[in-house]
Amino acid sequence: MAFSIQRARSVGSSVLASTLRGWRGSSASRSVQQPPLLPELFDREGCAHCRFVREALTELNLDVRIVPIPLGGTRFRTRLMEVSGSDQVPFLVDPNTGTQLGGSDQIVQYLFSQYGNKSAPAQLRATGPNVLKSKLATVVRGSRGLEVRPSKPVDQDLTLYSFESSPYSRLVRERLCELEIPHKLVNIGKQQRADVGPATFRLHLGEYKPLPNTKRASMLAEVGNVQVPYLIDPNADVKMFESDDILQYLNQNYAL
Ligand SMILES: N[C@@H](CCC(=O)N[C@@H](CS)C(=O)NCC(=O)O)C(=O)O
Repeated sequence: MAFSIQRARSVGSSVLASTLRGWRGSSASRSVQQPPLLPELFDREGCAHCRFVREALTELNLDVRIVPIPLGGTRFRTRLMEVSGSDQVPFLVDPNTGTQLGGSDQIVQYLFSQYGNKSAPAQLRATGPNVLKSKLATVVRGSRGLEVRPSKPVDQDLTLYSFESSPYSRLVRERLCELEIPHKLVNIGKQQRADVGPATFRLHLGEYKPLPNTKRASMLAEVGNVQVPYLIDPNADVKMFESDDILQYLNQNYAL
């Protein structure tokens, strides 16, 4: 019973975090093309400014490699210092254009002009009110996804299917950050009305059909379901749904 109350609180506070940010990072563009090489984002899940970049990535329908830089973490800090000359996050490395950028406003604007052919929406800019709401989102999550937890390094990157505002996916992203586990972040935001709602209770009658030729359509064909979070761990040949199971899996296999 105590456990399920804890779980309800965790999901509830994650819903509140998304609400504070006005559910930015829910819908995804239908048209943006993924560049051939995976951009890298040095990221801290609980960092207010990193959140704007991840919201932009979902809205632009872009996948990236997440390099987690939790406070107190050392695994990727040297690499971040080498590429950026500082330990500040967010920091983006885009090998497709040779771009290396720090600062959420600069990164968000770059992503929208390079991959969206438009200006970034005002709600993703680091204005005082937006930063305050993003910081509050971290506060309501009890500052999860900010500080390092001791962990074993992984040989190969994991893959996480997610979208930024997904309350269940946030729980997993926080843990991946705390455990300094690098991963490919596959963003599958909502592209049509039928995508809205939990996988088991969509706001849509009849069989669920993602838009053709999308990541959602590929996921349905390959995995048989479109639901996030979905974790792939090539180190153990594991593929799994359900945030609670994924958290337990990460704790058992990578936390020290
Ligand atoms: N019990 C699942 C719930 C997962 C869930 O409902 N995820 C939502 C997003 S928060 C989803 O996949 N919705 C369907 C969709 O986006 O197409 C868990 O804890 O992982």
